[in-house]
Amino acid sequence: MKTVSSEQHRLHFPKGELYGGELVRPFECPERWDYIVEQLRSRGYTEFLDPEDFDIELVQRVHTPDFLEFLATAWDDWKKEGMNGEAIPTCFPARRMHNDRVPNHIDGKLGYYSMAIETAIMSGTWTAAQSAAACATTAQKLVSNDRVAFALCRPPGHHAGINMYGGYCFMNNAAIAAQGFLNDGARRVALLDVDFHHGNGSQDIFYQRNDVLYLSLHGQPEDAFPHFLGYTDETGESAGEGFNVNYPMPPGTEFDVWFTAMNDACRRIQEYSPDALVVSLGVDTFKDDPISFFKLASEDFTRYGETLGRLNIPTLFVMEGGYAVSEIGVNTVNVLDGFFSSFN
Ligand code: SP5
Ligand code: ZN
Repeated sequence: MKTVSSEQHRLHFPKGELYGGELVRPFECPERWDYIVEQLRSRGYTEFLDPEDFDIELVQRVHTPDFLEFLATAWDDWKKEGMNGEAIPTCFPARRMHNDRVPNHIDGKLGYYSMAIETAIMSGTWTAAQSAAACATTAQKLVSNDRVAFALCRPPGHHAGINMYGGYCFMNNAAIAAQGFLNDGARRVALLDVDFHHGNGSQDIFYQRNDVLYLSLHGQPEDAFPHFLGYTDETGESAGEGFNVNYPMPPGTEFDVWFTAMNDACRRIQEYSPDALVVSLGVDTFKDDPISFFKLASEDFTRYGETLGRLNIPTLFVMEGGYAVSEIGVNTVNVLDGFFSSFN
């Protein structure tokens, strides 16, 4: 299995995340990548590739041009206003305010295009985000020959919607890859999201479509970020009706309950009979994750990887979250080991 990754992720390392009323060092940090690379190498996954160029035409099938332009220019706009710190939104189009008129001022734009404020933008953010999207599309192309590939994306992507960023995400790497499979001739793609958080961005992008089946296992919105999406009654709209499946679960959820939901998701994937499977692979379901509340142990990741392998569908793994940093590599590579123990 080849891993596609880029050193350019290091250009995104904001100093601050607003957490518990304080600016703390972001949970989503560059060392996450190092721990994953170290485990990959030490367990025999030694083929690493750099990404090809960022494919703006493909990305525009998923994100709007105005949003991409905003991401590309936000840092410069922010600096031009003479701001000292990192770009963080402070005001939002809440109920009965205009959410369809884009302001000129960067303060307005940040609020317009964001869904959360923990995600600061800095000088290298756009370059890093482009490299992550390029990792996803490059890895996607490998799947037609190799049947499996790993996009080691950083920053992650599943909270990024058609025209919004947040939750540490800027562009939706997994959704862009799913679109890449379709462009290359796939008729149906399943996108299974096992990150602890609901992938509101992925749901947003494919909500009215039946060519991508989106399934997400996550902390229930009553208690977990992103709080405003991810309920079971969100099943898709118009052509997409029935092609969005949410499995919200309560605080303290243990592996057996989580695994029952995952097996149901796998059954639905089999029924859909996709040409490719994209796994939004977040390992923040781990029991010691500092910002999440599921109780998976490291062995459980191997166990569910095995279930994914048994589906025997060409599979692209796309890295999402996971903030128990010293364990992130073990848990991620456990999923891959489990996968290869049953995939053929
Ligand atoms: C990709 C990804 O995993 N993004 C996650 C972004 C989460 N950001 C906000 C989390 C707020 C968590 N509050 C937790 C309180 C725990 N005591
Ligand atoms: Zn997450």
